[in-house]
Amino acid sequence: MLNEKMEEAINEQINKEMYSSYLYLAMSAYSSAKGLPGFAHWFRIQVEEETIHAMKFFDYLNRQGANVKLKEIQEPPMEFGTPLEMFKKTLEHEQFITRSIHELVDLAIAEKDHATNAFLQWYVNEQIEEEENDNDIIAKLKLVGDNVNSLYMLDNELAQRLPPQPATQGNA
Ligand code: OFO
Repeated sequence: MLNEKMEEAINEQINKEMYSSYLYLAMSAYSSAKGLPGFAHWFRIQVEEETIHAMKFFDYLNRQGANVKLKEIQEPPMEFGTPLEMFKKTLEHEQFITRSIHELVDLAIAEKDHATNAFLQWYVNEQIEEEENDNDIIAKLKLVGDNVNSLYMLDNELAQRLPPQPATQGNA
């Protein structure tokens, strides 16, 4: 049983996760167009991750007998600059999502909603990993600099990213 405030906030978060998915799909397309198939692949996998994030919230609302309200998804940009600029934008977006998850936790605590607080801890941990992944790639891109051979090697490395584990209901 969720109260209305919590239900509304989780519906907003579903929209943010779907936007994340859309944003990374745009980055994947942009990377393909720039001749970086490994980067394109990395972002395609990220799209799958974000869909899982959205679906876990979706499943949670259903399991709690709450109402799902799907909202319009904002159009993402289609230009992202250099690979380094693109990953800096990715990190900024993830930091925004981290703040949003932390606000949900704050709300769950304020509303004494222990079930939702426990459920949200998966996302708190997931966001550490999300930011860590981006920081790692940013550090590598700084080392790469203007070296085209190194960028080619990094593109090959990003092409190795494995897909996420299939989500089980409410427990990916
Ligand atoms: Fe990338 O963590 Fe969800 O949005």
